[in-house]
Amino acid sequence: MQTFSKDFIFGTATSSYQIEGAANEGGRTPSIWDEFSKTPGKVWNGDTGDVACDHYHRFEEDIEIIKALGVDSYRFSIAWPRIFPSEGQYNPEGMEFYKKLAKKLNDAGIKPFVTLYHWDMPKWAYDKGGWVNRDSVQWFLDYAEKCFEELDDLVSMWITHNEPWCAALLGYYEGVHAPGHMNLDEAVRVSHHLLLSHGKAVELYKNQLHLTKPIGITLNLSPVYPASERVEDELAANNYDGYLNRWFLDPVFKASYPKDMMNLYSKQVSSFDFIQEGDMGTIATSCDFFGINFYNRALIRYSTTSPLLFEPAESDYPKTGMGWDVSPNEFKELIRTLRRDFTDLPMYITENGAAFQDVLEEDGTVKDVERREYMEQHIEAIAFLNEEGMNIRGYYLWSLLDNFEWAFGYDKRFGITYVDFQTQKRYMKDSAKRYAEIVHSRQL
Ligand code: PNW
Repeated sequence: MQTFSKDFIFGTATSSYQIEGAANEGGRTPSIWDEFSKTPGKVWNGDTGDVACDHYHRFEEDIEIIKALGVDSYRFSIAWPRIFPSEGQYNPEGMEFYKKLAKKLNDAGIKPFVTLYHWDMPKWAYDKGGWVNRDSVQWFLDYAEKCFEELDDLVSMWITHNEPWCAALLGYYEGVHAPGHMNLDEAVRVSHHLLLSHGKAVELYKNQLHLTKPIGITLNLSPVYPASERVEDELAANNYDGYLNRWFLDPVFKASYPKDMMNLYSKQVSSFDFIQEGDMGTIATSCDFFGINFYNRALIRYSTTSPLLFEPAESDYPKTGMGWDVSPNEFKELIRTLRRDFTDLPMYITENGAAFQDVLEEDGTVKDVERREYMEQHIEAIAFLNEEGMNIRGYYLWSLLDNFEWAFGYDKRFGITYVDFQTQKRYMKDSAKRYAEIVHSRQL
């Protein structure tokens, strides 16, 4: 049997655009995801976040679910276009929503863990060049400063950015996330400006505002394995590791971009002149913790037809509903690698979870055995890792609710709570009930 200490943080997570809805209320203006989801052909079934889980109106009911889970903490994100609906225009009404939410959480003894950027850049900022424009760093800082000033009292920990790889590479290179560009030159610039805005926000928080809550960044990481021992596959796996993991890990922890990737990218990126004097030191500004979102390992093989020479390979692992390998052992390897090669910081698993096809039974139950097993396997892995001294301080299950799963719309359900999107009724799935048991007993 595995046990967790009293101060280990169990939590659950969501993000603003995926759950809030109320897209035109409280002074909010559109974000790049409103635009993208309304562009035909971009999101499954033409789904949008206009209503989503209607959390903006139902947050009190949702806090009751969080209470029923008994978790220590809840991770959510702030919608930037609620706070700055246009350039330089602070909107107190938008901030009020997050104050109410954070207050109610605190009243219930649940620690708010707040992400500033979970991908919903205001459209006004995009119209001025978005993250490709270096001015975006300042726009983000203005937004971050308001959040820090208004909310710090009510927040227990801060995350600057969630998964900059998705925002930069899925948004500007692969074209599957907002704003749907396919341009490596832009994507690499965007990644730099995201990272720079992270470093500057941490400096602002600590050195100028003298605030003291823990602050850090969350990366999505997958340990990468070659499909065979062929040198070509090993090369491809190394490139994919550079593309997904090291392009973000190296700047944050080593103040430099990986040389092999600079080389690979230089064939398609006209210049690296966007890296200015002092930037790398700023990006590597020390944080208080490191956030990791883990879903799956990656199995990669060589490809002559893809520009960066890698592609996913077929694997015989059990899969989630996203087609992602269930890989708790590789999760352990990832954490050991991070400890050995990158950082001594306390770690938080800020997301982990799985989509599966769920069936809502007539009695209101959802018997999501696979999701329960996925969750148990990863929580158990954390217990083993901590026995080895890996210092993982918390675990946030993705997600509290079924929600808008980006390009997959409402087709993929990651929730431990089932949402009937017709009626907005919520039903705790079996995985949620099991999670509540684990959280309560601190054992599995
Ligand atoms: C993360 N990929 O997104 C996000 O932080 C969540 O908002 C999201 O709902 C969750 O994981 C589940 O997908 C990702 O294509 C989206 O590799 C796509 C990828 C990875 C993470």
